[in-house]
Amino acid sequence: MSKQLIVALSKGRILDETLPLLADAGVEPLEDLGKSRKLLFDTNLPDVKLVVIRATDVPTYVQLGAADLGVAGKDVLLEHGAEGLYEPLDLEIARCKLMTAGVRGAEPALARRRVATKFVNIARRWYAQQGIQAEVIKLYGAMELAPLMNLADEIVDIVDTGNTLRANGMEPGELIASISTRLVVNKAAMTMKHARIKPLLERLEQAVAARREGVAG
Ligand code: PRT
Ligand code: MG
Repeated sequence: MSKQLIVALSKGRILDETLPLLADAGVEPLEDLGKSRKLLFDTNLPDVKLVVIRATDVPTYVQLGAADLGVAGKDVLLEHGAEGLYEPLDLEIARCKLMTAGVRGAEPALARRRVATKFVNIARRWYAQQGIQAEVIKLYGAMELAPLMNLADEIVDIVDTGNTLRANGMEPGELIASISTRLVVNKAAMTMKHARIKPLLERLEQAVAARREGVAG
């Protein structure tokens, strides 16, 4: 294993909240990630590099050891599965809820419910736990459209303010999980590179705590 630390970051909304936390922990990219088409970035620390990839690819990179650490939403981690990963730190950013949702005022389908979602593993598991028969339909986006188009009876999706649901004539149903962004670490790297990872983890932990106190105070 090389001495370098590769950190895989989720692009999109999580990235904007991750970079200030990383900076507080003493890790800063040498160029503006937003302005570049590059995917691999040097940082102020010669042995730490950042890769910026799709959120859903982060657990794969870290699990297979292509990255030592990663930053990903709990929704993505639940959907991917936690094999080969440690999840030592809740970064407490990009908070939201994973929920079922349906057309406003509609009765839940009694027989086999058609559920549209990009979180097919989470949905299958959750409906099975509830003892509800569900046919889970994989979509890659715009889940809110599915019930309106009669593709599904309900959806499983991320809800924050609820505005997206409301704008589409839908309402939230059951809470499946409260979501925030987590730091994940490759299991082998945690052992082999412990001396390098531990101080970084500690600084991130302090950065998260400082923010929490800042928010409270
Ligand atoms: O591009 P992709 O389809 O993957 O997702 P995206 O562009 O909606 O989100 P992205 O990639 O920028 O970030 C996704 C990650 O951010 C998720 O994995 C969550 O962990 C976290 N997160 C936090 C959210 C939200 N809040 C959120 N509000 N991810 C998505 N949303 C979307 C949601 O899908 C829905 O369309 O925002 C809409 C709901 O927001 P409200 O405020 O209208 O309820
Ligand atoms: Mg996106």
